[in-house]
Amino acid sequence: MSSLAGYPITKKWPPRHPDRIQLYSLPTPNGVKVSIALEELALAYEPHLVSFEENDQRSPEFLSLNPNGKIPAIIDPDGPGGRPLALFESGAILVYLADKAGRLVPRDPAGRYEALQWLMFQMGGIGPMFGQVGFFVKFAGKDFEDKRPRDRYVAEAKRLLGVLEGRLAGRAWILGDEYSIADIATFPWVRNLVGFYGAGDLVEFPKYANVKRVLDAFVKRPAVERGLDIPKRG
Ligand SMILES: N[C@@H](CCC(=O)N[C@@H](CS)C(=O)NCC(=O)O)C(=O)O
Repeated sequence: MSSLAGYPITKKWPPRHPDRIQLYSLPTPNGVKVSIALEELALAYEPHLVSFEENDQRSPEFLSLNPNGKIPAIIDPDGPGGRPLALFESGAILVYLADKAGRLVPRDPAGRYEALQWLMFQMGGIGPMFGQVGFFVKFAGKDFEDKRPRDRYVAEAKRLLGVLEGRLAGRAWILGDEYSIADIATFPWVRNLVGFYGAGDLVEFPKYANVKRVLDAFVKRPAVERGLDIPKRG
């Protein structure tokens, strides 16, 4: 019996390769962080599509792995001590994968904390705030007559872009020369803001030349190109 058999989520999404990391996801800005990291690190994994159309994220099987009902989530059959490890929250998963592979996070302690700092900046700021812009510009909130909530989140998104712009001045990536999980967390969200959400004009994106430069470099990476389309939508 595979070490994954005790996880109820494997009943709904049976592993074909139980020796590989099991990824439960959808190519959204949070989902692709993990598929991009897995591609960058060349770790063996098996993607499973969690369909929002089917409300899969609210199924008992999915909730058994992530009670918060959100993608992405993973199970690594070969976690710490050789035992399976289940994880949700994209930031925690990125740290875990980078540590497992020994890449994408600096080895020196100060550099590591700097990476975690910018990762938290994305998790606590960019992700939630850009997500609200999406709601008020692209989804149900776009029809609200009162534009004050939209304007509040657009203003906050611009402020955060300004912080990122300052950080990227004179740097190739968020940490400098070293590409890291901080970039993998951040740039799918920037791409979504100006692409899928279509909020580029509202946030005056051309003003953030360094952010645009690094976004362009990010999306050209072969692992990013692949990861942006994993798991394939059905
Ligand atoms: N903080 C979480 C956020 C995850 C999240 O919001 N995922 C969205 C997709 S980008 C989701 O699963 N939404 C489905 C829902 O809310 O029903 C993380 O970074 O993993």
